[in-house]
Formats: sequence, structure tokens, C-alpha cells
Amino acid sequence: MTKEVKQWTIEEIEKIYHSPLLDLVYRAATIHRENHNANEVQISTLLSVKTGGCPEDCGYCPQAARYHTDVDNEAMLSVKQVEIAAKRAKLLGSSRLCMGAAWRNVKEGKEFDQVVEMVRTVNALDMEVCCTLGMLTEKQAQRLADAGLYAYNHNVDTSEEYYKEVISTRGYDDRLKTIENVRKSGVTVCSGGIIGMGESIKDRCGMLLTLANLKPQPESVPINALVSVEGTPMEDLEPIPIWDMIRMVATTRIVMPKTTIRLSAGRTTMSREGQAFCFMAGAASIFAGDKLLTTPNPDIYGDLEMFDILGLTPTEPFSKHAQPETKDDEYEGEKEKIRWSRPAHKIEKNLEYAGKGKK
Ligand code: SAM
Ligand code: DTB
Ligand code: SF4
Repeated sequence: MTKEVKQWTIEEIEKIYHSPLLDLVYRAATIHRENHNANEVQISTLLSVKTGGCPEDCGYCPQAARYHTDVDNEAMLSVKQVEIAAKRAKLLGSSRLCMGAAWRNVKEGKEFDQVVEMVRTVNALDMEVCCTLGMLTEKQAQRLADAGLYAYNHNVDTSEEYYKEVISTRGYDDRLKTIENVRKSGVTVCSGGIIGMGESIKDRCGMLLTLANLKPQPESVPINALVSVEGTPMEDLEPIPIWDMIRMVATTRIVMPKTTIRLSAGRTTMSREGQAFCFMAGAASIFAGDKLLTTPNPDIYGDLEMFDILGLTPTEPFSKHAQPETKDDEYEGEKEKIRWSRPAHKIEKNLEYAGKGKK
């Protein structure tokens, strides 16, 4: 008999989010211990392989070309540079490397070929390889899978309703389509979002509703706290209280018991005690290294000291899923055509910031 998969409702998720904090954390911690080794936290490293100049208008993002931030456009990293960065990350305890590109979507050609080569190279170092390259087709996902890609990160970012207040250049459905394409290729899905963008609690729960009702649920869910960057439409937003992060992590744990929850952007403003509470509530990964993609992150030695204080050990690679095999590249160019949507709505704040000089 097949076990029926639970379909979550927004009311159920909101009720969990609003429960008394200590009850919430206790329940989440219990579920965490039933499904994971609670004293292990994965150390992951981010590497921006193509920085800046992105055509999208994501209101939080310092890499959007239309906002004038301190981020400069940089040429794509070479495979050798990636290999060196990956080896260094591994030496410092990382078991996962996530490579990001400031692209709307993956396009066929030299740059994508180079990313495929990067994936092969990092997989050969026995690290979990993750990519976040924007929207991609099923064939492109398959090509990355064949090169040894372990995970693909593509965030829904927020609820379907609030998404329209943040991004106007691509739709929520496009995001879900890419996630579906990744799923079909056999690569594990990493999808989460950001809190602190001015959304309501209902939106935070709405984002979890989307993710928790995916079948199967994502293997990995990053929870980012907004890093407000000067020059973006979200530059004036205050950091969220740590209690919101703890509630978000705990609620994620309860509605997606098996998922790896990643404490992602925003750790520079979180105390160690706050982060410990998040680990207690089910977070099982951090991004380490002094930079995320473009913004600062806590110092790695400070993080290792935090592991020591809390008695945490870094998770070994491939402890949740087997290492993908790297196959021969028999790819002969793109045959599949997808038309990603260009939604018609406009976002006043994003328009106001586009082209405006940095203060
Ligand atoms: N261009 C690709 C895309 O958008 O899918 C990949 C890179 S993008 C930088 C990856 C994710 O980083 C975004 O979906 C968003 O959730 C997160 N992110 C970007 N800027 C952020 C910020 N200022 N604060 C927190 N998270 C951020
Ligand atoms: C995710 O959800 N967070 C990471 C990773 N996936 C790619 C990226 C955070 C980026 C924060 C802003 C920056 O450094 O540019
Ligand atoms: Fe581009 Fe990704 Fe930044 Fe959006 S989040 S502007 S798609 S790099």
C-alpha cells in the first residue's frame, strides 16, 4: 500500500508558525532528531563564477544590472580558478560547493560548456556540487546531471502573492517549471527563499506551503535573511529579529521533516546564541567563507570555533544521497525550446531604483 503524501494548508502552517516559541522549537527539534543527526551541520561554500550584470529586476539583488551597487561585472571564472577555490574550501571543511551565476537563464554556448566542465572538476574532488544559474530547460538539467551535478538551487524566494512585489521580469510559474526540470533530471532540488523583504508572516508561510506541497519535497531548503544592499530597492530594510529566523527554520523543519535546512544569507547579524537556536530548530548547514556570492559572511575560523563550542561536526559529503556518476559528454547542442514568460506587471520601487545613482 502506498503511503499518502500529506497536502499542507496555509492555515496549518500559520498555526505552527504562531505557536509558542518554545513549544515550536521543541517540536521541531524532536522531528529533527527523528530524521537527522542533530550534532552534524554541513559546511558549504559559495562561489560566484559569473558576477554582476544580470538583466533581472529582483528587488533584493546587488547583481541586477539596473541597480547601482558596489558590485562590478566580472568575467567568468576559469575551470582552474574554480578547482583551486574548491580545493581550498574542502581543506577548510566544506563538503559542498555551490556555484552561482548572475544569469536570467542558462544559454547554450561557451559559458555553459565551461560551467559543465566546472561541475565535472568539482565532482571529481568528491564534493557535492550545486549550481544556481537561473532558469534552465530539462535538457540543460540533464547535461548538468551527466557531468556529476548533485544539486540545483532555484529559490521560489517568497509566496506566490508577494513575488509580484519583488520581481517583475519573470514569473513564479517559470521558477516552478525550472524546479520540475531539475527534478526530472534526477539532480536533487534546493529551493527556499528570503525573509525580511517586507513580506507578511502569511507570505512566509505561503512560501513554505509551495515548497512543502512539491512532490517530492525539496531535498534542500535555504532560508536567507535579507542582506540589504545599498543601491537596491531594499536598501533601507532593517534586519529581521532572530526570533523570526528561528520560527521560520522550526516551521520549515515541521512541514518538511527530511529536508536539509540551510541557514544561508544574513548570518553576519546573527549572534552565536541565535544560530545555536536555529541549529536546535533544525538548521543543518551554513555557508562558510568570508563572502557569500557578493556580500560579507562570518569568518570561517569564527564559525569553526562556534562548531567547537556547540560540539558540532561537519557533515560528510554524500551522506544523504549517493555521489552522481560523471558520464561522457555526448551533448550536441540545444534542441528544446522554452519560452520563459515576461510578466506585464511593473513594480514602482524597482523602477524608481533602476538607473538611480548610488547614494
Ligand atoms: N541568478 C540565479 C537566480 O536568481 O536563480 C542564481 C543566483 S541568485 C543570487 C540566488 C539566490 O540568492 C536568490 O534566489 C536569492 O534567494 C538569494 N539572494 C540574492 N540576493 C540576496 C540578498 N541580498 N539577501 C538574501 N538573499 C539573496
Ligand atoms: C541561497 O538561497 N542563498 C545563497 C545560495 N542560495 C546561492 C546566495 C545568497 C546570496 C546573498 C547575496 C550575495 O552575496 O550576493
Ligand atoms: Fe539576477 Fe539571480 Fe540576482 Fe535575480 S537573483 S538579479 S536572477 S542574479
